[in-house]
Amino acid sequence: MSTYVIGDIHGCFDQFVDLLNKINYKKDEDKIILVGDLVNRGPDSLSVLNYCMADSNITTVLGNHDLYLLYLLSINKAKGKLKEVIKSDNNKIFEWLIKKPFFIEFFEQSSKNTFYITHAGIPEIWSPSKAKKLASETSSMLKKEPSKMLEMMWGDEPNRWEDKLDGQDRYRIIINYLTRMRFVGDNCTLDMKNKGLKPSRGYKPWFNYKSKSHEKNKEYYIFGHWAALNGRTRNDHFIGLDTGCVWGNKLTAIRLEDKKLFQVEAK
Ligand SMILES: [Mn+2]
Repeated sequence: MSTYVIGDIHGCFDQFVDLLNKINYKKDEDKIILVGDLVNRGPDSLSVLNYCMADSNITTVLGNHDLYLLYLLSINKAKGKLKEVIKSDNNKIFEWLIKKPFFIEFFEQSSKNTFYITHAGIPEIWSPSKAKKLASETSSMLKKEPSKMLEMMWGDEPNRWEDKLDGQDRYRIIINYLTRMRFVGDNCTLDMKNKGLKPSRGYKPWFNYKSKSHEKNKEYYIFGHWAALNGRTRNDHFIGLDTGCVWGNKLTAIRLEDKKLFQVEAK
């Protein structure tokens, strides 16, 4: 039995199937965790969703595009590349997707490594256990008041975490850290505009942690979202899996037992 984590699929169903073949995925034996952004941009989001919904050994953390899909489903608005999904049996998709977490912690028995899986990452101002708690608080609220949450979560403010934040501001920034973060400034202030590789003055990639406790604690952070990185973090403890499949590059999986990477080319 192996556990694999797979990067952003973005509706690239053919490559997803290619990658499952390449890792020799055994249904009912192996486990698959996706880093989110299953949908949008690419050609066949609906097939990706149908495939994942039919296999209980596949799960995902939520990405910003998955949240966007949930939002469109909640207002029943067929738009762009997601049109086909919205027009299909959307209640089933909504119920499946809205139950997915923002954060998955996976302890790998043989290596004793711990993997923290989120769509965009975890800001260094939060310990993994704090991130886990905030993610679960936000998930509970999303399940309890989906329409309200899906409506209010859009926007870039506030741009910096404070423990005293509450209500909509609190949930919006938790969601932004976990699903949209790339560069951060002092106290992990978010820069939501820059999607490239060169930080603006005073900013750095979120994974340039000051502390090295992740090395001591055998902790690994797995994320997607940042296609421009193409997996380059210059630190083995931060594993970026968005290798830009939808932009004509590769779709990537990592096997958690030995951290071996598997890739397939875009079509
Ligand atoms: Mn994303």
